[in-house]
Amino acid sequence: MVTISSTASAVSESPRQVYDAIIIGAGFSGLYQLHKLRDELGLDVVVLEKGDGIGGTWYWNRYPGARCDSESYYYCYSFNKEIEQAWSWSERYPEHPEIRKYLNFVADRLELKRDIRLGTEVVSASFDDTTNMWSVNTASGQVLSASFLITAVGCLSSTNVPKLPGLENFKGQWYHTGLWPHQGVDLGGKRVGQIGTGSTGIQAAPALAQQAKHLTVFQRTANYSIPARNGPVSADDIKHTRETYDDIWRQARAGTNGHPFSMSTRSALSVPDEERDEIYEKAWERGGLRFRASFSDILQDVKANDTASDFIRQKIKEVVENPAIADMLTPHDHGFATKRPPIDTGYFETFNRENVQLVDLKAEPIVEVTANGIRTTQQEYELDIIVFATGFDALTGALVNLNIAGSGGHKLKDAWSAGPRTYLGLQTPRFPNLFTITGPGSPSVLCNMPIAIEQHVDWITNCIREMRAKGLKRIEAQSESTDKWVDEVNEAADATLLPMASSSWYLGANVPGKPRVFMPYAGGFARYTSICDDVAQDDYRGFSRS
Ligand code: N01
Repeated sequence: MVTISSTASAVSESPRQVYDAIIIGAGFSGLYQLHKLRDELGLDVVVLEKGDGIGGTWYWNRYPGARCDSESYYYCYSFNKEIEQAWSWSERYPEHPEIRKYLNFVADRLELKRDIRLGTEVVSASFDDTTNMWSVNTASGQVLSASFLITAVGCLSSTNVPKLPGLENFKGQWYHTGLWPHQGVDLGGKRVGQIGTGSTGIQAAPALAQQAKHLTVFQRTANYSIPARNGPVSADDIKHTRETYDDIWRQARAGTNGHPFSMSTRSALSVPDEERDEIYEKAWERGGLRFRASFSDILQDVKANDTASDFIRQKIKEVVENPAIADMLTPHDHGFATKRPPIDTGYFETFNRENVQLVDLKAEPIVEVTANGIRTTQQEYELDIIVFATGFDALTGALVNLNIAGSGGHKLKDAWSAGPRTYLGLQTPRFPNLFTITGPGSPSVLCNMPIAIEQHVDWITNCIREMRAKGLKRIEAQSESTDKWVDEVNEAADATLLPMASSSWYLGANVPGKPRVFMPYAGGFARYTSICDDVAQDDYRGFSRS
């Protein structure tokens, strides 16, 4: 690392620091990217991390019930045999502290922490066309520069707190699940109101109901959920997993969603009703996201989807004792898995508890937050604590908030004003040498994230390696290739039922005013990987390099 004094008056006190690459974020993606660029290419790299610890998503999301929805044995890195064989998970779905422990274990093994600056928030970044360098400003006034800027900020890290009138008058406390206090929140004896019933709300409600005196769940859109069937991982399971990891990763990379299980090849409509119900029943008992792999066309054919949706609707009816509440909890406005399917531990059962109440915001919308709680069009609900499980400005929010200005001062915010425009989710025209790990336009959130992250980091690393070998200084996505890719992302989404869920955050629908554009690439992980590989082999087709 070279350190030179800055002559700019605004930063006269700060050293100016020059690197080969700056990575923003120290979660799964930032850690692996640091390892690859530093330890494989020998580059001078720094990671800037806003939090006071590593972990990214898992550093911030500490709400009661927070755990991973992918199974632990494959929600981890695959790139290092020693790490893979040395680590063991305790539960089928790891809780947030265990995932942080894992990421710290990896970071310590690979000695990553010495190149991570914690508590360092990036507030803006700009590209200099004359030097082909990025300049990055931090909240504390540091200015760093690098040839390459790589964002590893996560897809779900910019929290969405709805602007409810009167929130400032509330006399109790309020929290967003994605910024949960690290010391925890004492819910004992408290009346808690939870807004939101997405994956987070569905994980949180059972835990909140157990801890609080009373829980009121404010539901805008009823959701499907499959039981997680969490439990301890046995010594035999660990042994078997360690012995079969090569196959596990091969299968994960060959599939649609980066999970090591394959989608059934049978149509839901090709089997008699009784047999279909048996298959769903087995999948329900087994639990987890694998339910959606029961048939090949659950996300392709409305009638096939109806069979899965109806099965879950029936389960809700069986589990929830009060028929009126069961009815309120039953989704009718979208098909199963057209929004990200949650998995749960006792979610629907929670509404059988005496200390839990459900409010249907479609029937009685929120009017305001009062000093004492939440007032809907029908009544005031008195609360001590409000929990916003209201999701994120997904996929684009965290990137736009970095205030990035590319070639000629062009702002990312403007480039994406009508929705994100990327080439392969990796680059945006007029933002040379900027790579976005799991950016919009890549499979990202439709995948098991560590697998998607590794593929992106490997591609970016190979790209930089090749540029350095050829003495190239600048790479930029071409506008025409980007237009074509945006069309391909739309076509891939339109070949599925995913765009039909009008309240989905995949479409940006949860954030008022956000353009309605289907953001992740839905053509499948294996297909996406082969496109990226082909582009690289074809002399980085669609990118301009000099
Ligand atoms: O967010 P969401 P999330 N008034 O956007 C409601 C990942 N994840 O944090 O559907 C009232 O899905 C909103 O209602 P509606 C996973 O990828 C992973 O739950 O827009 N309600 C919805 O019910 C997941 O999909 C894991 O009508 C309002 C809820 O808030 C993603 O994170 C665990 C509202 C938001 O649901 C996001 O899930 C948890 C308003 N103004 C999450 N605004 C693991 O794997 C929003 N809502 C660990």
